Amino acid sequence: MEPGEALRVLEAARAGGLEAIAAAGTLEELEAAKVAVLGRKAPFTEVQRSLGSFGEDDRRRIGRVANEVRGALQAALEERRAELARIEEERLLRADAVDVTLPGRRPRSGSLHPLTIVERDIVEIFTRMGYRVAEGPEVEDDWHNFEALNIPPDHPARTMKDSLYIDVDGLLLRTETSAVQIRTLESQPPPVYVVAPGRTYRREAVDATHLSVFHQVEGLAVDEGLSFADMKGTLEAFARAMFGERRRVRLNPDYFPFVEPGAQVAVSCFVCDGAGCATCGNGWIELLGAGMVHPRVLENCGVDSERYTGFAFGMGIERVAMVRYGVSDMRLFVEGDVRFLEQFQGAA
Ligand code: 2NM
Repeated sequence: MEPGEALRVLEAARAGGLEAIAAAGTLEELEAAKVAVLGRKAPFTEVQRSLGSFGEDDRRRIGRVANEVRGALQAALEERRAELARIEEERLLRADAVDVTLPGRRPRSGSLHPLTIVERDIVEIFTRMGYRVAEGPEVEDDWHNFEALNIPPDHPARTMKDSLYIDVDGLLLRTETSAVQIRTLESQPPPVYVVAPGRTYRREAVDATHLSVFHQVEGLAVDEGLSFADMKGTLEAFARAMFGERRRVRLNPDYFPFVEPGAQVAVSCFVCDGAGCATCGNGWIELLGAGMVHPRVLENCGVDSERYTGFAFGMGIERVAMVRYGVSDMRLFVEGDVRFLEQFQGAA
């Protein structure tokens, strides 16, 4: 190669190289441009390889120009590489961008079942008064479900017609959670203050006001010196916490084998405040049964009935929920219709 040609090739390599580098649109294209411009087969490299064939003066002159050209090309490569990297970074950021001003997609959320809401509220009112929660088996024996509760052998509740017996002799599905109270009283000495929430079973035709599987909260207080007045005060405190501070309670005589005396408990209507309306009829809503624990029940559990007295009460959770939410058919609680259930979103 002539020295003059070598210089032309170098200038062409500089001009063409800078153009190729500027034209590279991606990092891959830039890598290809680098090979074409400075690689083993590039015109620039051929000139460099031929430097040894020139005389000393030409070699120095051409070598200096070659160094310049290489420097210029390398600088251009580096500059373009940085620019392409920045462009790629920006593209990625734009692709990943989230528009935080878009309205969110709210996930469908479930809600507590109305019976769960009511059960929790009832239980919480009593735990705040110092009661503990007791639980027990749903399959009970005759002793805890009937005998200890002073329910005599010939009582109709004991018949196949009213209770759900299982195929094991002497066992049945508990007909009330009182069985749990008996177990509690048998296992710990007074003072005892417990509430027993849970599922209960009766052999009953299902209609708007009856379910064969339903729920109760029963309460039991056994201590020295507990009186009927303590019972009434406790139930009044419950009624006010549950249905508002203006509530009053009314006790009418009633009979349950496990208490004496026993009472039907009504709460003044929270809708009409006792004047009479569609919810209550005559101003009173009958919600609970209650009474002073029969001394025989205490003795059955090994409690000295001369030293201790107690009161107990029980209520159906379905009944309380119907009154509170204005539900006219108990079956709605077990049918699982979402149109019914979703109305309780945010109720607890
Ligand atoms: C009621 C009404 C009256 C009751 C009695 C007992 C026990 F186990 F202590 F004897 N627990 N619950 C009771 C008393 C339940 O429900 C209408």
